[in-house]
Parts: sequence; C-alpha cells; structure tokens
Amino acid sequence: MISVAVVGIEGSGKTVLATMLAKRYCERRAGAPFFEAMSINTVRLVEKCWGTLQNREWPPSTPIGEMSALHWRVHFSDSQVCDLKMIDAAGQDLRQLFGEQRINDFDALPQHLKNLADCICNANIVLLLVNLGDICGVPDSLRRQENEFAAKFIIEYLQAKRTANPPRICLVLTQRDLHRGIFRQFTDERQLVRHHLPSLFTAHFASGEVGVLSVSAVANTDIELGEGQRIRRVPAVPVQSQGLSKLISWLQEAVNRQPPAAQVQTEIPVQDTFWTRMRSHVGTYLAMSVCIGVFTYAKAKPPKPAWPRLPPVTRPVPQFVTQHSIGRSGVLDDSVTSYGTVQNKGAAGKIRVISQVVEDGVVKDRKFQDLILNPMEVGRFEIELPGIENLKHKFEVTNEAVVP
Ligand SMILES: Nc1nc2c(ncn2[C@@H]2O[C@H](COP(=O)(O)OP(=O)(O)OP(=O)(O)O)[C@@H](O)[C@H]2O)c(=O)[nH]1
Ligand SMILES: [Mg+2]
Repeated sequence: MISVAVVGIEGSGKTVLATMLAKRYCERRAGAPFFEAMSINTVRLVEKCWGTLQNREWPPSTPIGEMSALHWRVHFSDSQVCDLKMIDAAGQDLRQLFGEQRINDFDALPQHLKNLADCICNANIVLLLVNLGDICGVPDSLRRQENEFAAKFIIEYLQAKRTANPPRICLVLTQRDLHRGIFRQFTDERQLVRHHLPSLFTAHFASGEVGVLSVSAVANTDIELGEGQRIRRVPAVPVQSQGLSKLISWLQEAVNRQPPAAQVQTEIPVQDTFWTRMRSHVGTYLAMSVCIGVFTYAKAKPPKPAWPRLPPVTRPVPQFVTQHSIGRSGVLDDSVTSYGTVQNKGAAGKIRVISQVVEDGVVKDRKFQDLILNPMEVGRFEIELPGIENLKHKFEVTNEAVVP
C-alpha cells in the first residue's frame, strides 16, 4: 500500500484536486491510468465534492480536526497496479503543525494533530500544495512569509525525520488558471519557484530532488455576483482540469521508486472480475455497499479503518485579524466606536464581538455585535458605545464563539 499525503495550508486546493484526480481517471480507458475506488467512503467523498462543483459551487473548507482517507487501486497500466491511500486534512490543522511548528512539541499536541502528524510522517509520497495566491497575492508581507515558511518547514521536517527512507515530495502549484500572467513570465515552474519562493528554492530545489508541477484542478471559472453584490468566481460547467496528466506521470514514477513491498496490493473481501467491473460505475456503488455490508456482517468482522476519522470540530474559532485595528476610531461627543476585523478560524458559525467599558475593574457598559462567518471568512465589526466620558475609562474588545 502506498500512502500519499496531500498537504498545504487552508485554501491551497487539496480537496478539489483530490476530487478532480479521482473523477478524471474514474473510467477504464485503454492506455490511460484508472483510479478504482476501494472504499465506499472514497466514492461518497468524491461524489459529494463533484456534485458541488457540478452545481457551480466550491466544496466547503475541510473542518478543523477532520481527515479523510481516500483509497484507490490505481492501474497506471495493465502491468503496474498499486493500492494508494490519500489523506486530505484541514489546512488549518496543517498550518498548526508546520506553520506554527507545533509538531516540534509532539507530546503536547491534541490527539487529532498527533494522528495527522503520524499519517504525514509515514507517507511514502507527499504532494505539497501551494496556491500562488497565498504568495503573490498577499499584501501582508508577514503573512506571505508565514505561508512560504509553512511549505519550507514541511519539507525540512520530513527530510530530517526520514533520513533512511525519505518520502518523495512534489511541490504542486495550484489554481494555475488564476495566475496565468505570472506563469507566462517564467520558462518553467522551477524558475517561478526560484523567483517567488526564494527561501524554499534555495533550501530544497537547487538539487532537483523535490519535484515541482503546476495544475488547475478547475481550469475554467465564471464570474458571478454573490451575496452583497460581491464578485466571486464559480466553477464553469463542464468542469475541466489542466496539468493532471503530468501529476499522474510524476506519481507513477514516485510509486516506481518505492520499495517493492510497499507496492503490493492489499486484499479486499469482495474481489472477482464482475464486481471489479461494477465498481467502476458510480451508479452501482450503493448496491455494492449493501453487498459489502452483508459480507462483513456475515463474517462478523467489521473492517478496521487504517486511519481514524475524527469527529469534526463544530465550533467557530474567532481570531482578531490585526490587533491594532481594534480600538477607538475617534471620539465623537461622548461616544466611542470600536472597529476592526475578526476571522473565523473554525467551523462556520456565530462569533460575538464584545466591546465594553471598564472602570476600576467594574464593567460600566457593554455592547456586542454578532457575525455569522464561514470558515476562514473575515468579518468587520463596528460597535458604538454612546454616553461614555471619553478616554477616562479602560476600553476592552473581546470575542467569543457563540455555541447554539
Ligand atoms: N480557480 C480555481 N480555484 C480553485 C481551484 N482549486 C481550488 N480553488 C479555490 O480554492 C478554494 C479552496 O479549495 P479547497 O480544495 O477546498 O482547498 P483545501 O486545501 O481543501 O482547503 P481546506 O479544506 O480549508 O484546507 C476553493 O473553494 C476555490 O475557491 C482551481 O483549480 N481553480
Ligand atoms: Mg479541504
């Protein structure tokens, strides 16, 4: 069994890419690779995300604490077949582990981060996804450097940890369709990385050991007016990808380089040619799941998932975007307005921003504003507290998640 970890910070495109890979190669065609789904969970996850894209929507951000294991038997050719397990986790968890370097203090990690770290550290192949928008399109230079650092540290950590049997790593630049202008300026991806990710390049790309590719999992998008007349891009139907065949070739070569023991197919309970053919038709999967269910029940041996699926964290997690934007916007007569922005780093939900005036430790006045935010969405708050004798009092702004 070959394990592939798809890593990258939130929004780098892990879920969309995994879905498009599975869909692009879901049919057996002569001379083309074929991804044969090996678990009903794989079918469900892929179909759910595919359905969302077909409806011209993007899949939601993977919630903190959630990790999906997708399992395929990949037929690169008639003679090369291997079992491949791919994990897709929440980018925010990956940022915690590698961007914030919490993996350095493994024992102090919560269990879901320990599980995730184990999966990544044991993976044979690592696809490190970087959205150029997180590098070139971020005006905040610190944030940009943090994003680059997270990518660099993942490579460094894995190479240091696995000196005996290092994983094959490929940097995959995603959402190429949105950055065509930038790509046009360079002869190839390596030159682009040298220019835009200089510290990553110097540390890991000069030797050529780490691969680099670019893809557009969804190559065409339409512009629509969303909520509040905001312009947004949605997938254009039919949904098409670019750059996947190069990624598959790289994957095949990386699999070839694995020790023979890792490439062995694993046994599955139901396996004859009729069912194998059935599995390639998505419409028959539900029937298939019933059969597997009956089979496993009869054997009284429930299949043991290799990687645990953890319950998603359902709370929103508020975080002020910039501390200095919080405070008095000015004092008009005897009122004080606090303003600023807060980001939801957790699951979708309500975040309450509270503004209060404190005198000698006693709260004299208090007002709040509720913001309903999607994961990673940034909301603006503006809270006016009238009747305050300005500047005499201590002025506090806090926030909390509102649990329904
Ligand atoms: N134009 C374009 N946008 C893309 C593409 N892939 C992803 N996106 C955009 O990037 C967003 C994030 O994609 P996801 O696949 O959900 O990213 P992720 O890495 O799984 O993010 P988390 O689950 O938060 O870790 C999508 O909602 C789209 O807006 C692509 O190929 N082209
Ligand atoms: Mg995701």
